Amino acid sequence: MAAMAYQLTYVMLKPGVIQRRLVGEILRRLEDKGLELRGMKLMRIAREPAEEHYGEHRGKAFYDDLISYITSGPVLAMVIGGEEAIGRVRLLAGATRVDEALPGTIRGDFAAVTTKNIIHASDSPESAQREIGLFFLESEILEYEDPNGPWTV
Ligand code: 3AN
Repeated sequence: MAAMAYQLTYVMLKPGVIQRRLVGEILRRLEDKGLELRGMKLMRIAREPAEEHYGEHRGKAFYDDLISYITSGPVLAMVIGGEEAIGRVRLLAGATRVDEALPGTIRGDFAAVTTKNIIHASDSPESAQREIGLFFLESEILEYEDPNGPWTV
């Protein structure tokens, strides 16, 4: 097995999460897994960074709906840290398509429409670096002692 690595990942709770009052429920799942909050802000994404963020989907049938949705209201943008944080958050999030997202995952439990699938989580170290850079300044990513270290590492 490859050595584990501490990673940062970009996680974004989409507008419906704020409207449906699901923020606490989803943060609890990330905290329960021992992941660390390293940066967080509530923000309304302008069209341009939204298009940059979802650039790989330009031209697809769902692209316009996706951009409209993600810019329709505030999102909660986060930098989450932890051992293998990228893969672990993806597991907690569940499959992209709502009909494939298993019960017990965030999307499996709360998403009914794939375009509005609740949460974004980076899918690779390269995406994480690009997405964090798109939405966070370096000074907005905090480092601190985690007294729970022995339980999470
Ligand atoms: P993920 O967010 O799981 O990495 P991506 O990057 O393939 O998945 O898709 C980005 C976003 O585009 C998804 N979160 C979802 O909102 C939307 N999306 C992806 N595939 C579809 C699809 N087949 N139909 C509708 N929306 C989709």
